[in-house]
Amino acid sequence: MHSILEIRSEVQNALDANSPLVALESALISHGLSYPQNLETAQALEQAARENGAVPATIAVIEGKIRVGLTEKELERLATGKGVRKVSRRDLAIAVAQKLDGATTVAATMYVASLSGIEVVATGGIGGVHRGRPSDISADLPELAQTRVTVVCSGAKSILDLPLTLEWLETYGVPILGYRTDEFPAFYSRQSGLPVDARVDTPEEAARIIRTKWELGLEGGVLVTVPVPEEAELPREVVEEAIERALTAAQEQGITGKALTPFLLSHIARITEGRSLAANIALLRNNAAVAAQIAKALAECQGGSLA
Ligand code: PSU
Ligand code: MN
Repeated sequence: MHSILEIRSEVQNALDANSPLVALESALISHGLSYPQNLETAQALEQAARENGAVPATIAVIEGKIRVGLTEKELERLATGKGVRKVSRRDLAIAVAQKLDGATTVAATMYVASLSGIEVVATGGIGGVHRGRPSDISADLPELAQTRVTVVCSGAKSILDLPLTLEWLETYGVPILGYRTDEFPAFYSRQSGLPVDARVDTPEEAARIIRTKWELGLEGGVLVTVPVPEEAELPREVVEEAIERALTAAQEQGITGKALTPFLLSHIARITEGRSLAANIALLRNNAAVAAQIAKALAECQGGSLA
C-alpha cells in the first residue's frame, strides 16, 4: 500500500525544513458555512496563516485519499459538492475504503495532522457536550484527550453545554489556555463567565506550556482559546435567544446526530440576520492567524524547555 496520506509538496517541504505549519479543518467548508462564503472563508484562512508566517494545510478526503494540503480546485469541490460526507474519527476508514469525498471535523483533522507531523490545528469552535443531551459528546473531546496536537479555537460552539464540556476536558487532562483572556470564550461572544486554566499573552508563552506538556510525557492535546475580535462580537443575550429558538426548532423537527450542528448554525444565522455568520468568519480568520504565530513559536521552541 502506498502512503495513506497524500501530502502536498509545499506542505512536505515545510515539514522537512521544520517550518511552521497550520492544519485547517474542512467540515466548516462543507457543513458549517454555505457557498460562496465557505469557499471565500477557506481561502481567507489559508491566507491568514501565510500572512502570519505558516504554511496552511487544509485537510480533507478526496475520492478516498486523505489529502494534507488542497489545491484551489479541491477547495472548490468541497465548497460546492453535494455528497461530501462529514468525516470525524469514526468515518475516516469508511471514507477511505469507499473512496468517498469527506470534509474532516476537528477530531479527524487532529488525527491526520498528528500522522503528518503537524502540531497546530485552527478552527472556529470545537464540538463538545450538547445541551440537555449529556450523552451526545463530540468525538473532538476524546481526540483532544489522546492526540498530540494544539487546537486553536474560540471555545466550543455556544450551542453546547460549556460547563459540562469544560468538566469533560478537565477529567481527561486537556489544558485550556486563554489567549489574552481569563475567560473561556463563548464563540460569538468574548466571555462565558467560565475560567480558563491559564492566561497567555504571547504565542511564546503558549508554546512553552505546550512543549512542556509533551516533554512531561503527557499525551494528548492542548486547547488554546481566542475570543472573537471585538468589532464582530455578538451580545450574549442575542446569541442565547437565537440558540434557544434554534434548539426548539431542532427538537420539533427531530434533528439529531451529525445533522444537529449544521442545522443549529444555519438557523442561528437566519435569526441573527447574518451577524452570527460575520462573527464566525471573523473569529475563524483571527484563529488561523494566532495558530500560525503559535506554530512559529513552537518551531523556535524545539525541546529543551525543561532543561
Ligand atoms: N464550528 C463551526 N462550524 C462547524 C464546526 C465547528 O463553527 O461546522 C464543526 C467542526 O468541524 C467540529 C464539528 O469538529 O463541527 C463537531 O461536530 P460534532 O459535534 O458532530 O462532533
Ligand atoms: Mn454529536
